[in-house]
Amino acid sequence: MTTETKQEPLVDELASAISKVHLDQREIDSPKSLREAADLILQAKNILVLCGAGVSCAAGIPDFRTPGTGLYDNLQKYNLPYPEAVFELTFYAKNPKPFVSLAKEIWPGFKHKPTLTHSFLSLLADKEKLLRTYSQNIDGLEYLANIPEERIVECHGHFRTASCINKRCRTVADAEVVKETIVTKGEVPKCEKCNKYVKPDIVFFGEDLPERFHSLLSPDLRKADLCLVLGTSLQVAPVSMIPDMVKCRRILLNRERVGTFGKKDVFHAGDCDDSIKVLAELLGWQDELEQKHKEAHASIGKEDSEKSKTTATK
Ligand code: CNA
Repeated sequence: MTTETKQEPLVDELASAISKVHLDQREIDSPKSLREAADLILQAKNILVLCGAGVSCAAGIPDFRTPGTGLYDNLQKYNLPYPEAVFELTFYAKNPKPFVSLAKEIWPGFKHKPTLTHSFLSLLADKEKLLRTYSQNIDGLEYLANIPEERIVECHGHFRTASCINKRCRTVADAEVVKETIVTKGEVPKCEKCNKYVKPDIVFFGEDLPERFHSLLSPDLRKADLCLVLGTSLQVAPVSMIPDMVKCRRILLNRERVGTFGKKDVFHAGDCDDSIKVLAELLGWQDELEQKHKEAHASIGKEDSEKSKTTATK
């Protein structure tokens, strides 16, 4: 009995020493860029995150521009005059089928689930470090990863609301009916009032960004003490300009160096989820991250239909 109680602290001490050696070894093994990123994240209180299609690739949604696998290289089946046409209003008014087929493919809450990177952003919110995540993605995975709604700006819109494309009408459509028409029937939704096409409130080329983007960006730029950019080619303005507007340190986790990211910044080349995994280890957050990720995946299916019905932030 006595020997047992005496040995326990010793065993604990040994276990803690061994795990410390492991942690130190991990720190030595991990890339300098990610160690630097972990330090910056630990110090930060108001992280402004900017993410793009690369964040969702691990969920099975292709990005735009990666040669071979990107959407722009795989739209032949839609017979488009040029790839960007799928997101153009004048083209949609004449030929809505390509966008509707694409929308059916990526409609949130069916085939695709949040990635580890999405769950990491949700963990940043739990730790009260996430000022805002500005996402260029339209897949709603930030939302499904349980990042609090007030922390998300979906810069290019989302599928939770829809409206008539006729400028003189603009009637708000019943989102559930639009979802059913596109996802279940594979048909093009039409306006109840004027019979012109309805489209989910995804921002097409030439359309203005949601009011929420404009009202939150300036104060967020002033408040941000770290800017974390993930999985984007930074080619679509105005969102691509955000990293040049912040006054704080910047981290880029992407397959390639993009925009104006240079020597003063932290850049780690690779897939987001791989980088995030190492970052979480360095931060000592891996168990919490795993838990968060499991919870997000478990809640989809149960909650999603409810979530997709809720009024969205626009
Ligand atoms: P993009 O121009 O296709 O660039 C993607 C960037 O991410 C490239 O630099 C890639 O090298 C990089 N990348 C690809 N996979 C990974 C990965 N696993 N880890 C890290 N980096 C990776 O896409 P952007 O987001 O920059 O362009 C903005 C467009 C894309 C927005 O208007 C979106 O609406 C649109 N988009 C959204 C989705 C989505 O919602 N998931 C998918 C495809 C396109």
